[in-house]
Amino acid sequence: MHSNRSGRRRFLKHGAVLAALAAGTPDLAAGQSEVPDTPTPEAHPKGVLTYGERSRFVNSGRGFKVGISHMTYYTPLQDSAGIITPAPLHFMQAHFARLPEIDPEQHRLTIHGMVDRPLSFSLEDLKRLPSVSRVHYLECHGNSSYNDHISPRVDDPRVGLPVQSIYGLTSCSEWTGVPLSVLLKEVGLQKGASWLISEGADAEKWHYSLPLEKALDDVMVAYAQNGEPVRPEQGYPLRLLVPGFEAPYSVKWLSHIKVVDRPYMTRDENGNHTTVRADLGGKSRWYHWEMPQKSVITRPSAGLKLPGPGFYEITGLAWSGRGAVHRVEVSTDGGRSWKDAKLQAPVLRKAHTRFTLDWTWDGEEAVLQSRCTDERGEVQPSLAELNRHWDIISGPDHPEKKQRPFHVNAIQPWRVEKDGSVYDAMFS
Ligand SMILES: Nc1nc2c(c(=O)[nH]1)N[C@H]1C(S)=C(S)[C@@H](COP(=O)(O)O)O[C@H]1N2
Ligand SMILES: [Mo]
Repeated sequence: MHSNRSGRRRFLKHGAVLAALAAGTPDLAAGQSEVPDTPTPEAHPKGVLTYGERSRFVNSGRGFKVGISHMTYYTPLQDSAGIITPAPLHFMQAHFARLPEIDPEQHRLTIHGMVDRPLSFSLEDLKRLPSVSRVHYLECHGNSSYNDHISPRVDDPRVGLPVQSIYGLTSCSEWTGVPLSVLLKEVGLQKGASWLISEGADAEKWHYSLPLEKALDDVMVAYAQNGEPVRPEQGYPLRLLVPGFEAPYSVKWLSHIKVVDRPYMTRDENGNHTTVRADLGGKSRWYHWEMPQKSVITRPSAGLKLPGPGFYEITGLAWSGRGAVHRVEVSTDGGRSWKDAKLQAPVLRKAHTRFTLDWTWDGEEAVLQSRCTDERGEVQPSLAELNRHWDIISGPDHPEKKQRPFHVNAIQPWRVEKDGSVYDAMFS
């Protein structure tokens, strides 16, 4: 090995350099093509890769549903590893059917309303300010809902396997940007300011009310995602990132923040993001922003097939909008007994946390499920506990109460049948 390599080096030195010099031009690349086992950009079928591609043998992708007024892409959680979602696989939800294309040189973020000095920031202005990088998940609060079309409980050919279809509206990235508190200090808050209305530059001008207390805590105006500019689907060039809150607060293509003294109950908030409660005489539950403790086993999960009895690592993701995951328990016998799963480092606040448990499958029917406890001691509920809590009755016997519940964080059982096929066992 060693002598070979130094032999090649000697060849390069004497062959390529001398040949190049002899030709009158120091063209080292041309000389290198004489060495057959040295890869060169030209040897790559697609030429020079200024932006890398994955192996052609890897084809995991987002599934999607596109309507006239919405676009939804789902993260393939069954193929996920670690806690970071590659940006091209981040879930995506937009309430219109075309992505805005924003020229970063023209784009401005304007902060106005109850402030001393209304200001407009360009992307370059923002990049000059003190930045933070933090790993946070986003989750649509309709994720893993039921009684609806958003989270089908079967494998949907457009979307993918059930864990992708049901749970694929959550993803986790490292976000970089300027703390919103820094920008609010620049503009100067006036007395009585208590809420912000943030608005996007998309065709629909998505806008959402955000309590000032949260804005001054850990909200950031993000311009980067996993080390590169925020993706167009995620709000290029700027998005609000509101850790732990329902993802609709994280306004994409962010263009305006108006400082006000009350929530505005905007169309986007009340249109399809409220839960009507029978026990409150039909009133809605609004501004229920924090996402709850939750977990799901991603492998094995419905749609996958175990090749036979023997050893498997059970793996999945857990998260909580309130902070860090403290514990994940896994049951392989339908909830009769539970074992503590291993939490893989890093375990970060308001971020996906990877858990694993070693398991030897004996070839008999088994029901696998996980249960998360967060730093506040909140334990993931069963479906029955969840329905009782929110006064939701699921099933065909009660059509009058049937509704699309939000913030669904019920324990998810997957049934492994004797032939190794895995199914969703939430309702059967
Ligand atoms: N400007 C704008 N921001 C938006 C939306 C939108 O349609 N327009 N959708 C919201 C909703 S409902 C969700 S779930 C999240 C999804 O974020 P993502 O697409 O980056 O995953 O963006 C939120 N921010
Ligand atoms: Mo959403």
